Amino acid sequence: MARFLITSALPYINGIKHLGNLVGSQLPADLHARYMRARGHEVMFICATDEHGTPAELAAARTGEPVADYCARMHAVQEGLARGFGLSFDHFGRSSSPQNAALTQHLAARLGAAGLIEQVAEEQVYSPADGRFLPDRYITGTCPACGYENARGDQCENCTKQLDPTDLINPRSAISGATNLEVRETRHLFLRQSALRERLDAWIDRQSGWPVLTTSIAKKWLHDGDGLQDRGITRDLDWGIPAQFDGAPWNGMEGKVFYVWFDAPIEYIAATAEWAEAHGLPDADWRRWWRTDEGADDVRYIQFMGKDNVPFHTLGFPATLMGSGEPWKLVDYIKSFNYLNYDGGQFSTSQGRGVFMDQALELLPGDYWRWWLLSHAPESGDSEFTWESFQAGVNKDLADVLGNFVSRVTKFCRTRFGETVPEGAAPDPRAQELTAALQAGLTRYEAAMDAIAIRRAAAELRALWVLGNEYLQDAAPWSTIKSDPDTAAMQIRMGLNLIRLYAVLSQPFLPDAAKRLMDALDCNDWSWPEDIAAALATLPPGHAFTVPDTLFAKITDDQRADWAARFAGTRS
Ligand code: B3M
Ligand code: ZN
Repeated sequence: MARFLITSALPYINGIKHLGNLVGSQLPADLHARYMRARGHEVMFICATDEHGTPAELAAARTGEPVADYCARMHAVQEGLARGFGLSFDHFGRSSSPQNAALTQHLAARLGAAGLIEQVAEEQVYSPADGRFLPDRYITGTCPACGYENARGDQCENCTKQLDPTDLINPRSAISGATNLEVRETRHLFLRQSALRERLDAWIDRQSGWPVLTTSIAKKWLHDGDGLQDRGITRDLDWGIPAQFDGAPWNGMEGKVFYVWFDAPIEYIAATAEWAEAHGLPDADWRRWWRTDEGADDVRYIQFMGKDNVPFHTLGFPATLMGSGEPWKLVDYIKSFNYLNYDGGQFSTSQGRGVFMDQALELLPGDYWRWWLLSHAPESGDSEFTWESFQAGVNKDLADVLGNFVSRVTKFCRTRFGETVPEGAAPDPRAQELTAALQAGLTRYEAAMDAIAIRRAAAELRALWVLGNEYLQDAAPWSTIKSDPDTAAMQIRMGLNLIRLYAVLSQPFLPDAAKRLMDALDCNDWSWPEDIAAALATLPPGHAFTVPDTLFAKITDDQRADWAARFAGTRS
């Protein structure tokens, strides 16, 4: 048994996430967490809402709520949606927690003591019309790198380039739209990332087997110099963690807060502290995940995120932890994702384009989406959601393959043997062949899951379902029963045990369906199979079950057309 720390990039608080966000972080992280738990490992799976910075202030301004109220409300909304998608966080924290404030201020103080923070007078965009500075997303304009017209002051969402507000062409205030902007001087804390460049470079070189997407982005920032410019870690904003420590304002930093990207990754740690507090556990219980001097040296730490978040996780956050001089656990593996597109364009939060998590759950339960999204995860390049592809994935994989197998086996058994596992003969050569094929397929499935090769894992899981269907077709218990009822009974006994096996193996992808299958089988033995032959003898003859309701309903052409039309525009 090993220990796995798994974090998903923290969804911003400023609204409901779309399916592209979901498949780029929280969902694959959940798949991995569920799989590792199923394999008997100790897992700590952490996520949280990212609540500071201009996105939160802007969103709260739109709804007219105080920003703290807005964040509390939206945190609850996001938590409910996470539950609807079966996301099995050990803790879903909030970056506005007292734990994060304390830890962020502590780390900043350590960085300061190590000489890695300096105070810099810099030019920032000031809007006389708004009566304030316009950091980050308070300003939009044209990206100097790619020409995208709605680039934000902190990063271009089109080309992922990190920006400063003063870089934008034709800048305008995101609050008032004002374009009469001026540049004024203000003082800020800067993290001297450049001083850590060699250590970061060497650390990245030591990581083996990282996805090319991850290392290429990290190396690009490192060697183009771009990402390793010293970066401001404070802002002229009200909402955030005060840029102070031990109650004393950092000299000259009164009224300023830390930059959201400085405190957000620290929340991975703080959320684990929140977890301990929520369970009434001592600090040692969270520290053993994060402090290499307190037990975390045998933890494997895996992060999940979209490619636009990679620079902050390969450079910014490690710089904070390394620079602190304290033995914090650094990430061991970063699984990053390309983008999921929507029907010929991009999913877009700002434009309300695509399907959002709340809307998806209004149409169908979480498992339907989980299956399609994971089996089309944008791993090697961008991928695209279309309603045709979604319909095909649900109907062909879930309904025709897995659902059909379950329904045929259980219904046939009920009709011919009643709702108990029949006794029957010992496995014949055909059943042994199936067992061997399943064993080989299981090895391939595990290899893909271990490697976090998500599409490949989905294909291998589906291949296991197909083996069952082929066996059933080939063994044809409905005709065998006429001449050889004992063999037919064995075939159905195998089939019922296969349903349990499928529930166990599919659970990381389809947690609700797996639970429904186990409930119908009146079985609570979720043990991961080592030996398939033994696993297929779990439900003994005489064990009672009930025929489950239809596992997955097919999506009709009418539904598909209706949904495609409904989600063709943008949401207001
Ligand atoms: N909230 C950005 C995003 O949702 C950001 C991730 C933070 S991870 C520490 O894309
Ligand atoms: Zn750009």
